[in-house]
Amino acid sequence: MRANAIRKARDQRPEARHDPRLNWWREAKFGLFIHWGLYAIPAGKWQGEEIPGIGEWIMLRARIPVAEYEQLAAQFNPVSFNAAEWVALAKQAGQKYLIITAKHHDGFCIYHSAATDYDIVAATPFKRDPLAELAAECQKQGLKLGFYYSQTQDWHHPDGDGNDWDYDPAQQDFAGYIENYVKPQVRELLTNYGPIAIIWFDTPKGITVEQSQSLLELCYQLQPDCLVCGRLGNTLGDYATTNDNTIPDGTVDADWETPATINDTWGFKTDDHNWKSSRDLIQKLVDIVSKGGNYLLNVGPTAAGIIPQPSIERLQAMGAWLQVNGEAIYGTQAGPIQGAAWGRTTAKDNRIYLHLFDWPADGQITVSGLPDNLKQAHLLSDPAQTPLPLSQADGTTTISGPAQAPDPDDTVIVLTQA
Ligand code: FHN
Repeated sequence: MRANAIRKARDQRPEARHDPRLNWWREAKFGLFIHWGLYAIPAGKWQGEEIPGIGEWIMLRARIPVAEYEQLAAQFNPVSFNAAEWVALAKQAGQKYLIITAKHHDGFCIYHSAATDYDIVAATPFKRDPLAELAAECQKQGLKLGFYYSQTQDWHHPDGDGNDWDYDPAQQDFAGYIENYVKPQVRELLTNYGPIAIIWFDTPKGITVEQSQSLLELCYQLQPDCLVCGRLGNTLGDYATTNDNTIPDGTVDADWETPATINDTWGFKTDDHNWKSSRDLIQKLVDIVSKGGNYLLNVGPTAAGIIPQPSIERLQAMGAWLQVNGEAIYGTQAGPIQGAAWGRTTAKDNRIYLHLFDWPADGQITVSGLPDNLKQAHLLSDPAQTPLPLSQADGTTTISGPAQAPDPDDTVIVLTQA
């Protein structure tokens, strides 16, 4: 189950398994991912043609020369960007951390970098630094902030990995790129924006153990509390990262996170309308948390700086559900019953939470495999905590609930152990 969800190189560094620096993250469970860059301008189309695949890969998929792609910067003017609104949305959704692309594979920096002119302040009419504005808002509204940084692929930099249509890979100095470009940029990101909770590296590809190790050390030296995700590579990250949109079949003996999309793309694409339903997203969150993981759910704002309305609506629906049921998510651990057809379980202290995705028609809930010392059952949505009739015999627990599902997406029953 681990093998198909978490690649070895992206697994957790074994010594990090019980590191208390991760405690806030272990409790947080739910974060907002933001993919935002120049690719939001073509939004999936190049020279009138639909380019298949995820939006932020358009430069590679359409093999757009650097000289052409970089001209997008002159058009990038996201006047509707409002850091306060983005942070407020994450808070409303019940997300506890926010991770935004500082530099994706296309090499464009969405922050003010002294290492290049290919950044939002130097190369666009916008001239503002969204990461500075988000950092200030995260401080103000009390949200942890992390930066995504593509450490290996950089299709703009002559020595970065991945662009074989402008550059000859045999001539590239990847080691020099890491030393003289990646490290100074990581230094900027961990120096100029206050406390950074996570650096989210990605697509480690051929990065060496020494290179991953030295990046890890640089992060720790600059901000000892900053977590480094598993896509640093070489099994050196603080926590494991699954493949995109992949949920393990069961529990995993690691701290792990699933990065995932609400539609199919990460970066904005005009014609991607394949939105997952709120019900599906709530159940995915519960599924992940029931197995001990975190859910990092993505939005792809437009070139104007607007988060698509379908994403907003779904995040708000998740937040509304969490408002009532957050106790069964935040700070919980993997539940005692795995793989049940009726739903999922999570646990905290002396409580077990049954998450019923499909409510039985007669309201009679029958579960096997629970501990036999249960003393009370009640609906988490019931502030009065009115006990539901509960009986246990021969390893089977029966709870009598209302005939109608109190929540069509996931009704949570709290079981208290003696
Ligand atoms: O190539 C990237 C992709 O564009 C996106 O950033 C995702 C997010 O997890 N990571 C890579 C693919 O796994």
